[in-house]
Amino acid sequence: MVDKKVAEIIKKEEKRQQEGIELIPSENYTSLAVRQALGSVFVNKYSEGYPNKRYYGGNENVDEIELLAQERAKKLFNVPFVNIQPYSGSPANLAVYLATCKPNDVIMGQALVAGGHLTHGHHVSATGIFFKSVQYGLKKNDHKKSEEKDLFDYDQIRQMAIKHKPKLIWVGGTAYPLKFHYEKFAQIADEIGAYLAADIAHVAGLIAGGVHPSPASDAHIITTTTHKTLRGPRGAMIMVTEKGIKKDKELPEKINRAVFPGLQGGPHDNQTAAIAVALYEASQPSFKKYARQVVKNAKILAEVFKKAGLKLVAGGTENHLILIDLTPVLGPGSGIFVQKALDLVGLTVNKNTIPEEKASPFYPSGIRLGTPAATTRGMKEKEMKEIGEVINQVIFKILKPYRLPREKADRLQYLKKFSAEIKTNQQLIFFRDKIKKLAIKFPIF
Ligand code: DSN
Repeated sequence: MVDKKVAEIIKKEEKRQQEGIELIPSENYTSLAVRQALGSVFVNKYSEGYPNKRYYGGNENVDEIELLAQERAKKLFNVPFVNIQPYSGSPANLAVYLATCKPNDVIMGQALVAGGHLTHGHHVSATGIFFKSVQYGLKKNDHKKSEEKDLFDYDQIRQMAIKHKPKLIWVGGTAYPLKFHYEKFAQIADEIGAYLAADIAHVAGLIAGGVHPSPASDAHIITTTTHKTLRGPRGAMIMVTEKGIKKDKELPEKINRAVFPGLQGGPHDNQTAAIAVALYEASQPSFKKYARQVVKNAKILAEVFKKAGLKLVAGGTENHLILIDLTPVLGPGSGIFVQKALDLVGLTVNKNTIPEEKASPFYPSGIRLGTPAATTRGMKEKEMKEIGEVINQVIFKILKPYRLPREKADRLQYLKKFSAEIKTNQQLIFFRDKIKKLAIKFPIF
């Protein structure tokens, strides 16, 4: 590589990815074929518009690749229309607002603290600033039921919908460990005549692999990123279902206009090419096997945590992710300790809010972790048990003495001291070595 500085940083990142294990449930490892398409000559092109309707010349190959990606997406997700151009998930969701709502219209979505997403109407997001956002949460967890199969209170959501009459309702989240029952949201949306948009970003690969229900017959619109369980490049798609076209036959055109020229300029054609490759890969029988293993691995990991006495939101998982409520072991706001300690070990997870969060979004009381990336590397039951045991020991043995100070002013100082102490912790250094040995047995490149 000509640029030695950049080459050096890339090498360091390769090493980090190779020698650690990625457990953030929204991340994954793309295939070489996906990365080759992403680094292809399509990166050089401008192609504002849509296939056969472009504002620039020289787009015959771009048209072919975009049409191919569209065909593959439609077939994989069983929908009649797709827009493949959104740069990523948040712009895709914003395009849905632009296509279906006017500024200040009422919209409704799952609150971020309850496992939703910023773009489903959070007050700091454009979607909560330019629209009147009503947010629903999850059922109160009485902490006695060990297993819950559905954490949504549909009566409450229905009452909210009837009261506020949102024009658009979102279903789908980023930290919900159970299956989404799309038909129940559809009943509510249909009753009040709202659009129902399913954001399947987290579970798209599981839907494609047949291990999570599809919203295709319940939602009007489906959005997804392409880089999570779907294992493609960073990017997104917006789909319109048969039901969506029945509700509004202009919906596909409205979505197209919202993406371009409404929000974006030229599509990233190299990204489109890489999405086409990922969709091909996701349609292969081996991907079904992969999706099954992702869920199996998550269930195994959840069992290891439960056996050790950790409290899991919903008592376990039905998909690719697990949300650990650390409150009983390390107190409120303790996600940061686990994230930092596991970073040192080479296990990448993220601190996350839990339903009924008692601390704050910056110092949440949970950690979120999942199996899509580790499963791509070929890890199975044995490795999940090994990883789970390490996490248990870190939480129960090494982190036991630490508590987040109640006073905000004391926190930075305390965390500085904590970081310095764990850096030299011999047990963590031992676990780091153990995880590295495990990780390099499963190459990612
Ligand atoms: N950043 C994504 C996630 O981690 O779930 C959501 O946009």
